[in-house]
Amino acid sequence: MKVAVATLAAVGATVVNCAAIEPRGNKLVTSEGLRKLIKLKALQEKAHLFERFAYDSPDKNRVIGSEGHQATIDYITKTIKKYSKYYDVYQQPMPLSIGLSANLTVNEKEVTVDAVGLAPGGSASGPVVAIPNLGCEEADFPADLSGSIALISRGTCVSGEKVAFAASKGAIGVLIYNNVDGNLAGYSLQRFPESDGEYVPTGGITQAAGEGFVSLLASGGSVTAELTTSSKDVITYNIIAQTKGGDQDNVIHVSGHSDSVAQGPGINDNGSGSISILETAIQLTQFSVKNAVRFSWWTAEEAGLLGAEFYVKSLNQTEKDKIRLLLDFDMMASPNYAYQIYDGDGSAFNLTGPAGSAEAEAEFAYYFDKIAKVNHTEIEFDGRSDYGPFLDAGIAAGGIACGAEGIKTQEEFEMFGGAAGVPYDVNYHEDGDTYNNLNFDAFIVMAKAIAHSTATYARSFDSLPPKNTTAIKARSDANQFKYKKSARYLSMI
Ligand SMILES: *[C@@H]1O[C@H](CO)[C@@H](O)[C@H](O)[C@H]1NC(C)=O
Ligand SMILES: *[C@@H]1O[C@H](CO)[C@@H](O)[C@H](O)[C@H]1NC(C)=O
Ligand SMILES: *[C@@H]1O[C@H](CO)[C@@H](O)[C@H](O)[C@H]1NC(C)=O
Ligand SMILES: *[C@@H]1O[C@H](CO)[C@@H](O)[C@H](O)[C@H]1NC(C)=O
Ligand SMILES: *[C@@H]1O[C@H](CO)[C@@H](O)[C@H](O)[C@H]1NC(C)=O
Ligand SMILES: CC(=O)N[C@H]1CO[C@H](CO)[C@@H](O)[C@@H]1O
Repeated sequence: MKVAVATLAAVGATVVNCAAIEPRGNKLVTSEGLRKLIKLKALQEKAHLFERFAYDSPDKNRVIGSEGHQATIDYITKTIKKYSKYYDVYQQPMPLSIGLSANLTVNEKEVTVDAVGLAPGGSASGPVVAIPNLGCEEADFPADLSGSIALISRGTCVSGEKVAFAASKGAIGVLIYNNVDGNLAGYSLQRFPESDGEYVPTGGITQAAGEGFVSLLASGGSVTAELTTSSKDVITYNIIAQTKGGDQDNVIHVSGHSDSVAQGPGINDNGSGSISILETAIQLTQFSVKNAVRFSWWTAEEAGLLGAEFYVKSLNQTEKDKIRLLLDFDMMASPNYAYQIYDGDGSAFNLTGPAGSAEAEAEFAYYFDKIAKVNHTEIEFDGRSDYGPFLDAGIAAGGIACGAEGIKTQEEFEMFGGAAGVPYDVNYHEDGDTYNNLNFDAFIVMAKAIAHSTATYARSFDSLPPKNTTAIKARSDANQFKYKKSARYLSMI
């Protein structure tokens, strides 16, 4: 299908309820049946469309709160609503404050700054105080920061914790400086405020600027700043579709995220996940299911897994217990791919998930070994994507990915081809994450893996440990602590 411009224009408008498409069959879904219906062409068409959503928007991305992201949400909702005889579809609204613009002068010189999401807009003017040790502990902060602007490095804990500590000591503003090259456009405090008024206006500056002020202060110089930020309250949406058929108390939950970073269209990260899930959801309507299947497209993943966290928090224990397994899909078509399975049994990284996570890993291994007949590796089960909040709530999880900024090893080169010593995705979080960034060999193998796992669990949960709600408890504190300190998790916050 060629995507006509007229279609695209309609997509940007409010969701219309198209004539419902009749479900086609009563045949119980099988892995083979569903996999056969997943076609590369359909995935490619949707990837093109997502790219258009980005490039037709003023900011050329699909970042949270942007036109490109809203067009993505509208398109997914509209598409799945065509199957409203098969799915109950709803959008879960989530209020969010995004950074709009910011201005900063330090010692009366203008400094480049970005407004940070989730922090309130406002002005702060006063002496700058450098906070040692990254500001992840209350002890890093002087007892009294009244009237000051705290200067804190990004890293090790979510920036929301740092800003909350600073504000509790009386700081009227915060400057977060990057811990890697580049500006902090599109950055967020990565955590919802825990109480109203917990945060103060926050600007993001470069590492060079931040370190420059730190050394000026260390050498006894005085640093005063004037920071003005503005923010915009937006409502963004998780999209949730659940089969009307199947056991509604035993749900297989299949998810990905709908937003991108500010730097580019995000077609691999993670358009590829949303697209594969959407295509699986469309093709599933040709079959019946024994267990209910729930598909979700999370919002604001890049701002700190906020959409998934908001969703999990909205569920009471009864509702949580209905989710037998959460599968999360991201980065499905990395150009220099490896087939990676989350290490749910802890065999590779000694970090396990709730009961059922090990079995999910084994199911994906079975698919790669016996069906796709390709090699696979494991990646740390570190909560670095939208399944993190589910693990925290004691819900079994699993998933696969093709790799982000990590470097392909020689051994992986022998297993998967591509190039050793090069990132899996050189365009990860860059403007080059476009349609042309996708590896189609990987895309189809991964999309069929989604179809396989969806069909398998839609038929039966027999391969999972029996449901035992008394055994469901939050991931152990020790495990939570460990994954929150893991290298992959830390590179995200
Ligand atoms: C920052 O300055 C620009 C240019 O003067 C202005 O358009 C913008 O509104 C200012 N933002 C804030 C938050 O003051
Ligand atoms: C849990 O939430 C569901 C859905 O909102 C609701 O129908 C149900 O009554 C709630 N159960 C309890 C025990 O609160
Ligand atoms: C795995 O983790 C547990 C608890 O976190 C620890 O006691 C154990 O020594 C670890 N095992 C290995 C092989 O690292
Ligand atoms: C799997 O990896 C091995 C090297 O570990 C390689 O020899 C083999 O060709 C790979 N198999 C496939 C199907 O790529
Ligand atoms: C459920 O889990 C609890 C706690 O792990 C255990 O004591 C109990 O025996 C389990 N019940 C069943 C039916 O497996
Ligand atoms: C941060 C981001 O870009 N979103 C996710 C895309 O997928 C990869 C691989 O699963 C995750 O690591 C990212 O968090």
